[in-house]
Amino acid sequence: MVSLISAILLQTNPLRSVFAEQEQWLPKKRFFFWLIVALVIGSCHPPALYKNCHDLLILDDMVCISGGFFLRGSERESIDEDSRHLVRDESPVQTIELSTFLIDRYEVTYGDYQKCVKAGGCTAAKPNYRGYSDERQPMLGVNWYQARDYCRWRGKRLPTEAEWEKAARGPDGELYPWGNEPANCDRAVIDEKSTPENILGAGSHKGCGTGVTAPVGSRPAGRYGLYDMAGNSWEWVDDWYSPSYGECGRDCQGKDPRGPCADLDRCTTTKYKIVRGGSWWWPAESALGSNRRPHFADNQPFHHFGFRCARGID
Ligand SMILES: [Ca+2]
Repeated sequence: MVSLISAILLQTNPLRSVFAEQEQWLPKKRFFFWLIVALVIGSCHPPALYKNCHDLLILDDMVCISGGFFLRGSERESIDEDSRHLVRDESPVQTIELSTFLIDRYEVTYGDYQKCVKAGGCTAAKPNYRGYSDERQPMLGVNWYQARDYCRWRGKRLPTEAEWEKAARGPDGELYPWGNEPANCDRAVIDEKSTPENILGAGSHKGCGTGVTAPVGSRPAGRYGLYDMAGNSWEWVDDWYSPSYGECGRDCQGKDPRGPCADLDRCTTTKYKIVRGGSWWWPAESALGSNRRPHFADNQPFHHFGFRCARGID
């Protein structure tokens, strides 16, 4: 009898129906709660790590290289018979992070530079010898300050050494702008040497036999659509020279490294700036994307060096 009454009370108790309803809804509430949390989190995009090249309006004279990591440096041995030693200024190999940046598609030409002189943005300069002053040949014979001033006149700047190297080698540290195949005159304007597979005739092979530089863009574009990153003219970069990346220390590490004495017109630790990429006068090894050549910033003693410009996008 008691159990019968209890059963009737339970069936008719209004509180029981409320609790039962809550128990029924509890899993659904949890589901909706977590759904809302997921939607809120999903709608909050984290800030982009790097500016996206596709979002930028870029004039045709520059290319955009997306931010990210790349392998800088090498631990190669020189292939020069007289100095078969570790090329220590390129070591150690390290992963370096760069922001997105723009870089000129071509070396700055003689014609480009003379326009700047005419407009009062650059001091006069010209190659020391005949045969290098065609409008479309790379500008030669400037010092580092003149190269910097030209880039400023264009609203740009010189590329950092790290930017230049990434532009030449890509993210994975390939040897040349076209990959790891050896440099020759089909790919770059250099002093091509005879090899067992390719016996060249007598006489000079500087400038691939012309003895001088070629008009910019005479060889196929390398990665990123850049021309003459290997050969034709050496190219000034922004950084002061350091004997190795290891000795450079923190100035050559971290994101967007700029080497020692960044932003200073004179550096107490060195008188050298850096040129990159080899030239018509030098053999394939000089055109390696990792190769660093130090030279006095004021270009004394005088050498025929050129350059290209770059620009950040902030
Ligand atoms: Ca070059």
